[in-house]
Amino acid sequence: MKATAIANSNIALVKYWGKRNKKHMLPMNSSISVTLDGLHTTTTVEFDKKYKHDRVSLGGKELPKGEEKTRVVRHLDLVRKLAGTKLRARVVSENNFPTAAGLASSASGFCALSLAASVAAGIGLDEKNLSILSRLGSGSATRSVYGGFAEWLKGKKADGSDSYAVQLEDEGYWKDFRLITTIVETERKKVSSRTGMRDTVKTSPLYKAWLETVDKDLSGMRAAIRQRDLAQVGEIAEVNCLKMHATMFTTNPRVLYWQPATIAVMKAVVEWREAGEKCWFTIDGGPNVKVICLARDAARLARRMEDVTGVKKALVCRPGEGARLSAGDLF
Ligand code: 2P0
Repeated sequence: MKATAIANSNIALVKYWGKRNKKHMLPMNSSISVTLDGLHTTTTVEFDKKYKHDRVSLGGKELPKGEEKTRVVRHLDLVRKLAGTKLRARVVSENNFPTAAGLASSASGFCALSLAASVAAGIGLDEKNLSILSRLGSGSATRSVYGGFAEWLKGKKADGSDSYAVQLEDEGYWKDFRLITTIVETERKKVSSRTGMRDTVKTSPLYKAWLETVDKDLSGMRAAIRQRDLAQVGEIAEVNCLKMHATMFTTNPRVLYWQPATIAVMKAVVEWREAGEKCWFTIDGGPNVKVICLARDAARLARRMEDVTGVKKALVCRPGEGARLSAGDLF
């Protein structure tokens, strides 16, 4: 009744920003991501009668009662319901990167929790159902089930049974694709993605334009990945990210995740590109800029990014594997 899972984080190349159904965690639009090697969560779950309450430890700290713990306990409740058990659990989870700084910790976190908890509860889920369970914890976690490039299909049904991720290409398909992530700040962000996207859907006058243009971005991105066309992937990802942030800026209350270093890296990337470098940026719900490039240019670009004022670190990631079980229990 104990299992450990590892899930990598993923970064969206065509973003998810907005839900059409909060209860079932259903998105307004489909999204496409790359799963990243090197940014992962490891989670061990044990269901046992020796536990009187669910206990959750994240990064070596026991979570107190509150929103974060409630989210995990609710997820365990879903797994208990599927497994037909009332046993309480101990959960120990560790990220190898800073939590809640726009490096998609909820994606790897809820995907690893879903796999470890379902196996620990004795239910074997196929990838589609693991993706659906992960979605119920956090939308972006849906896509971390798969290695390489994945698409989260928005689905049409009210119960969410057709809203899950599929793999577009595995992690070996495009071996020289790289994504460099900057770390410009490691504090927790003030507005969660969940609250920010809720307010955006309700109040941004630009949200309609976002929805009207996203299908074209999705079809272009699928083709560009298939053809390993970096310039197309980069161009679509960069404009798609700017469109998403434009909806955030025009949200009431404002959703402003950028820091001065965010803008400095964006401007540098555009200047480098004009000077002949092959690099494009994308930014999620946080201040960290991610740069899309090829393996041969990654080390040089990472060094240049670390020279930009306010950038603490630049990490080079390649396409990574999907969620998997591990023998290395954390307790
Ligand atoms: C994404 N983001 O597609 C987008 C781009 C941030 C910007 O998914 O409410 O933590 O748990 O579904 O998945 C971040 O939002 O939100 C996110 P919930 P989540 O990766």
